[in-house]
Amino acid sequence: MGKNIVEKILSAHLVEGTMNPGEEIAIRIDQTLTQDATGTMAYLQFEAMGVDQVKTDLSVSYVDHNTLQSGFENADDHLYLQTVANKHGVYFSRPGNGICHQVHLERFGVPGKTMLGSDSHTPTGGGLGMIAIGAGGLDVAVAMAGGPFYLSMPKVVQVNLTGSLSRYVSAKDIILKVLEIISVKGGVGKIVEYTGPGVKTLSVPERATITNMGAELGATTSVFPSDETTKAFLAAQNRESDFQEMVPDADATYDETIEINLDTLEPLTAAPHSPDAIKTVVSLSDMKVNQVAIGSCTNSSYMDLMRVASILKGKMVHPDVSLVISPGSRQVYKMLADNGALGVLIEAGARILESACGPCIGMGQAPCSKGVSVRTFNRNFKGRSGTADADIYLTSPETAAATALKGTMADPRDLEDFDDIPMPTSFIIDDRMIIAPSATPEEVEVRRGPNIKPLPIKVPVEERIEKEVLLKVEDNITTDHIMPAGAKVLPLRSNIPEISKHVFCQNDEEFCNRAQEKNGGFIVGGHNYGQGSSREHAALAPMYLGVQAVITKSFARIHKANLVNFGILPLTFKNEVDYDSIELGDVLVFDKIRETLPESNELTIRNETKDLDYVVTHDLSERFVQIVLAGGLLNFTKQNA
Ligand code: MIC
Ligand code: SF4
Repeated sequence: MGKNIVEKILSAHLVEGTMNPGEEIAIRIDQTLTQDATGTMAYLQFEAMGVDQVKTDLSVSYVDHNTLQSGFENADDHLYLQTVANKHGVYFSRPGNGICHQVHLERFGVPGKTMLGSDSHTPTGGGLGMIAIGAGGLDVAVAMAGGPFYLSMPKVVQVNLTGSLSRYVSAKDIILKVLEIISVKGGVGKIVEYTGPGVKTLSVPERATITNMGAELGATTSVFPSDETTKAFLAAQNRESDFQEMVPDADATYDETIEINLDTLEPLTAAPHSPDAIKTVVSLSDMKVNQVAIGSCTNSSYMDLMRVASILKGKMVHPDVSLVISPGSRQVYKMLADNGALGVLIEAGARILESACGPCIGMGQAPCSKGVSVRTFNRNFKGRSGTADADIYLTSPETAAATALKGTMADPRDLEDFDDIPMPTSFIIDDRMIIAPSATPEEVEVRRGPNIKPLPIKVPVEERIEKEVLLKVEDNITTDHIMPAGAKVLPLRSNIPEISKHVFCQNDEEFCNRAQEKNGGFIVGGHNYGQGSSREHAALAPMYLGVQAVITKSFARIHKANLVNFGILPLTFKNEVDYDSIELGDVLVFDKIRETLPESNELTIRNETKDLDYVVTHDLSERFVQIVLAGGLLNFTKQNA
């Protein structure tokens, strides 16, 4: 029987298991990527493993998130990351070189390879035909040390594209359409593979916009074929030798199929506060807008910003709108500067930022109170922009640019035609902002400023836990709720005791104090708990506060793996109605844990306060059970060393 692309790449990298959906498999990882906000922990963990040099084909450490440097903390982190990379065989992309996913696509991604990245948008690499998966920093550290990556074999969903996009309809509108169809939890346990005649109408950066935001489906990753378009893109990046064709066999089969006719798409937007709250742009055309932000790893490629420049050319941003633009990489920035497009943007009144994540992660440019901000980003969770009561709408660059001119949400199809922008046949190649690892690693001294605090380690799970419910939350809780980011909190990513003070602070300011007073306890959640970012701090900081188990209706993939990696039990209600009877402060008793967890997927928890018994389940493999019982992956690895 023929194979699809996912099966081809996974089978070529399989080291354990059988590729039946739901069964645990382990795959060899060719490349890793880290960014600064998750990277410091990943390298502290890598150092704790005592491996001298990374064992991957390629590992790259990027600095793109914490670039504000309002105190010494971020700069300390950058110095640590640069020196630790230099010592252990990792390439270092300096601050200013661009957003990890954009730079990786341009300079390093290779069709047919596997990549693990400590950032949930690592699937951007799928635009080049690689299996690129987001994970917690500890899993990436293990991959750098040469260990395989364990996951349950996902189902493969085919998204078959026919037709071609109409004028001013964009790749972003395709992924917004997919989000409308399958929702933010529709991709859990699945990989999305794009097929069909529509594929060849999309450039590599457009494909990457789609695979990037596939993270918002909850999918393990997304992948496009690698074809003539891929070859041309790699050639333009002076990397044609990295090309490998990667297409599904003619008789390949899929677990599910979604059909999208590109001819029928129109400009769309994700309305507050979820990437799957899809509306047409036309339906919001009277809405006043205060801010437009263009950039992020979803939409900051050369072609994206050239289209924006072409729309803004000779015009002025509406007086009530603040327009900010962050080019995705130094390559993009330099090309815009050289061809005059940067001048066009400046002339139109755009506020040009450095090439980094910036406003996407709340690093400055928070909108005004109750502000409406239209962004080309991938997430619009409440509060993520830095303004708790702001409304964020996610759109294509074309819609964003049209909106910036009009002052209200604007359908770009009403604009006059923009210049035809050809895909460059050669990009400016200058890798001097990427530092190769040292040839004499023994001479490199790793610099650790006062912001780099040692990693807290948990004790093994006890046989009996009798503790209170510390918090009860609803469906679709994101890791931005659990462990907020933004300019104030992000600098504490290397300091767990300090960052822990901010856990769940947007949901309940008292959470941290309560957790400490009660000496830890349980969290109860709804569906899709932990969606969004891969930040392991959303497990590590609750672990530091004594959280023993999280009981939900369902989990998002990366967060569940992070909970296990830090020794917190991820459990689900067998009967969802049980969720309703639990209240804050209820005392739950969970007995004979060490005895029953390895033997059964069903366990009983007693609610002493309500005099009720709940059946909870887990779907952890034998290996994950041992990891969680050991108090996390580091303990488990030491035990088995
Ligand atoms: C995000 O977009 O939420 C981030 C910031 O890039 C995160 C990583 C992090 O929290 O450091 C992600 O997507 O994984
Ligand atoms: Fe950076 Fe935003 Fe992309 Fe996350 S989603 S990597 S914060 S640009």
